[in-house]
Amino acid sequence: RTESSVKPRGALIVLEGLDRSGKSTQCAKLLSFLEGLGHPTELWRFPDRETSVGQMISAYLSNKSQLDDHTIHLLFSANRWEKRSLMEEKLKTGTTLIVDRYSYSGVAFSSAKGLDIDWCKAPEIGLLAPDSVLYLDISPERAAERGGYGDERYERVEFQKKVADFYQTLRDSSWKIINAGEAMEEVEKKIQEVALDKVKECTKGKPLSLLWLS
Ligand code: T5A
Ligand code: NA
Repeated sequence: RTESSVKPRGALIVLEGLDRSGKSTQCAKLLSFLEGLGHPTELWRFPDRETSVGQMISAYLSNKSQLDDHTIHLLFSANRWEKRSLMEEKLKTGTTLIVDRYSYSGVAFSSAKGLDIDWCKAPEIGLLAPDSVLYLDISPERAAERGGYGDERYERVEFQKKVADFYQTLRDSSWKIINAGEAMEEVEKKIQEVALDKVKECTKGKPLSLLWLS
């Protein structure tokens, strides 16, 4: 019978939050947790600085190049589109993807610069919608106290405050707000709970959907 040969799909789990909210730290922990339970899992990140588009983005972020605000926005979006078909293939063949930043970063950061929010969303329409968005919530002031802050273009407290406001306008039912000011182990446990629920839902046949259409 054909149904029994169809693999359960993987979950698309996105971590979002201000710079230094702890996303990369928690993505790595979640990867080993899900792998430890035997779920095929990969860790992805945006920007993906490995591609040629990603290298342009990386040069811009480290202030080695200057680009018009609209241009860099479209490059961030193109960087997600160039991975879209592989993303769908991975999910449909049963791999759960943990993604460090996604379209919400794209829209929140560019809108915070003053670009129109609907214009920012437009190129993201049709990308795969996450099954779960874990928003690591921390004040810009506390994030700034953490290691390495201030090295890249957007790492200024005033700007991060605007980004936080735009993130709030993007919240939908796929979001869970996680208090990222707690100890790493506490944050880790909360993320594990939500992620595991989602992985199970997807195994049971939760359909994939597309961004910004609902
Ligand atoms: N961007 C991104 C856009 O403008 N548009 C887009 O479409 C996209 C995708 C680069 C920039 O690009 C912008 C947003 C960004 O400004 P990036 O490469 O993800 O994006 O940025 P990074 O610099 O790599 O990462 P972040 O600055 O966002 O940091 P993280 O990953 O949130 O934080 P992490 O895990 O590295 O932790 C930071 C520090 O805090 C400590 C860690 O040990 C580390 O030292 N820490 C904690 N300390 C105390 N308590 C805890 N609970 C802690 N958790 C972590
Ligand atoms: Na990071």
